Amino acid sequence: MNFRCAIFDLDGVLVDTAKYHYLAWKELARQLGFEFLPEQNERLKGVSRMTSLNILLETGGLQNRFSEEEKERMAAKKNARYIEYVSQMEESELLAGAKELLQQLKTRGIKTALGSASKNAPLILNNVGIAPLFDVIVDGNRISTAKPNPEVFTLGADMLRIPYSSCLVFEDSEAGLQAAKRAGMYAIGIGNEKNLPSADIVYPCLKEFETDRYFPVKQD
Ligand code: B16
Ligand code: MG
Repeated sequence: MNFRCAIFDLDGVLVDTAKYHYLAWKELARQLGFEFLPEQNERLKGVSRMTSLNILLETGGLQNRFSEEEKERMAAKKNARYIEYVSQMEESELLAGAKELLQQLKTRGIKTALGSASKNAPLILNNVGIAPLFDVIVDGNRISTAKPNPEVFTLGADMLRIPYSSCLVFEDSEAGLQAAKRAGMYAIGIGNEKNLPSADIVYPCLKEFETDRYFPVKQD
């Protein structure tokens, strides 16, 4: 195996922002009169902001109660609260092995891309100090379709002019892994094998990833 490009999901792979999404959604749920539980938050991982809101309303039995304008206002309110949390993030919140792997890939001449559904990705990457380690950043502001549609990954590869078969994707969500496979890319699952059936292989975290196996050091 000899790949030319590594594409990273953000939440759940490089940082744990799911906990801040959860706190912000939980506050909105309280204002709407119901409790939002941690296990219900699992369904929001990897999906877009408006899809997350629809799932939240469904768990509270409030689906089809609000107009699109009202939902836009609720999503904006949740996002303002989420931004308050992620604005406080710093390098110590990077997940184990994330920065080391990105640096190692750069020294090996491998292109790096972000492929995240989050519209807040640039703010988070800047706060945790890894924005300069990416050649291209594809986030929720640049795409029109959500995972499992492969657009978030194919756009990055197209910008770098690298064939999809030479790209390797790191993802913690099943929808994201399906997106990688649909693009014809190699899919590395990060997390628990039983939740990630579409992965080509699963590692518990980036620290356990076997860099030499996929990105061997070139001999002169
Ligand atoms: P925002 P990822 C995703 O990030 C999160 O996993 C998901 O929970 C969130 O709803 C989505 O970003 C949109 O985030 O509201 O900040 O635009 O896993 O694709 O990096
Ligand atoms: Mg994710």
